[in-house]
Amino acid sequence: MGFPKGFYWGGATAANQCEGAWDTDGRGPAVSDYLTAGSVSKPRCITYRLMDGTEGRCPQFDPLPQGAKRAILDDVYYPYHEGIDFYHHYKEDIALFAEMGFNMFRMSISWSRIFPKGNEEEPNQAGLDFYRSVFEELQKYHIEPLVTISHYDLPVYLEEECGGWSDRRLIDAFDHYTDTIFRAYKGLVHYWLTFNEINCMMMFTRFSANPSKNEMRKVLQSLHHQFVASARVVTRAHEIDPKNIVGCMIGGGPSSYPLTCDPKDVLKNQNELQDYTYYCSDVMCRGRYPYYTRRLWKSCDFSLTSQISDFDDLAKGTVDMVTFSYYSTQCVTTHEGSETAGGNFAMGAKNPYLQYSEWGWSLDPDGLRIALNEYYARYGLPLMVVENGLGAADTLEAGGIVHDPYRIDYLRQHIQAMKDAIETDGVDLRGYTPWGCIDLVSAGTGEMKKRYGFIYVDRNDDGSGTLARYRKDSFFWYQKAIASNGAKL
Ligand code: BGP
Repeated sequence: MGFPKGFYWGGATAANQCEGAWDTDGRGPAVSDYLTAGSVSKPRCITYRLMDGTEGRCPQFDPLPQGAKRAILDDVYYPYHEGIDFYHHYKEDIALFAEMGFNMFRMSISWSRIFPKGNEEEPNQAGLDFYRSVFEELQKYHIEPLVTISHYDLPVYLEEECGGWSDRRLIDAFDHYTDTIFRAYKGLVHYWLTFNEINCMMMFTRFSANPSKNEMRKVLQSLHHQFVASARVVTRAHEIDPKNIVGCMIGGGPSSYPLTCDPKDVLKNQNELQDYTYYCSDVMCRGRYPYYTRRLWKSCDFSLTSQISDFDDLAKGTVDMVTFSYYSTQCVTTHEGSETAGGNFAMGAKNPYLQYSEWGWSLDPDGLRIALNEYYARYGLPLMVVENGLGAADTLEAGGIVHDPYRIDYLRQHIQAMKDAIETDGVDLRGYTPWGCIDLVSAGTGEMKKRYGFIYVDRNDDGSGTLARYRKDSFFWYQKAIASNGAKL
């Protein structure tokens, strides 16, 4: 009973948020390299230059001004450029993961390290060598890599010169990139995720200053290209190595509630779950568009541009497992005047039954059990929780000590929820990789201060700090939890 034998315990990171070395060894620039720092109240911006040389910045979810190109500006601090310098610290970091007892480590490959522009014929050997060394280091400790192929860091050339994912040519570029890495790392990597939080592209339209039907249409077309690209990759992965297991990665569980029992709230919540969560997982798990697609497409007057072969690709390339990130839940309502949840990426009405973090995210372990049940009931596929955790400000005390009981509480409750989902409900959950197992730059705010790690990294919001690593209290707690396979929490 409890967690099954062979359960994967680990942690998760993403290349752009931790590697640094953004222009080292032939790496090309990615869209995320142009993001400034922000905070819970100040959005991160993209810096750009216009044809006439005018420089500016615009909030990351707004469209760039006409004719603007992303540009690195003098005197602007870009937190991803150095990250936590995992690029030069990976041996030390992996040794710490091994000390905690990890048997899985989720990381991503930076596409522009392998193909600096994204679509060259020949890969950048130095980029391939870097990840090979990381995988070999993990293998030394019997840690299975779980590799996200694309985690919010599209090569900027593909975005600006090819039009990003709304352009069909990206399917072939992605195909070539994945074919290259599948062949290069055959035998070293068996677990792959195609697009991080693929559904978030839709959610992000809601953070734009003036969300428009046009933006939504562009997203729906882009998603189609990603669905086809992902499906082809699943097929390709299996051909290259039958041991490869490929999952979809969905942002958030089915994690919103109707604020009241007013049927109008329930209906609205159902529609939102369909549009913002299930739309992507349904296509990727079932290999076809779901019935409510008609309603969604009609709501923004969208008509799909596709090729007939796309639908064969979708049908053939369904994923082997469902993975998702889970931090918090939201409430949906049709009633005006309800209190809203503030914070980075937080949406909807405030839930009166829940506590909220300093960054405005609700704390809801029961929601994780609900999400696990919902996904498992819907698809019957193995599940992994590949992001979860509490972003909090920590204090490094004399002697390199960090007391983080709030993080331990959060994790204990969420692990207990997973245990209940397995033991009591019968869900087939295979792994858990909490987010930012080592402190890294926050995606939402660009801060270092919003920390998730078991390992503290001495780096501050202004880029100062020694980059030294320290074990937090949660490090020792998680070590025991893993050693007991989740029995001692
Ligand atoms: C997810 C992303 C991660 C990660 C996490 C925490 O949406 O996949 O990249 O950063 O959220 O978010 P934040 O960094 O804003 O706290």
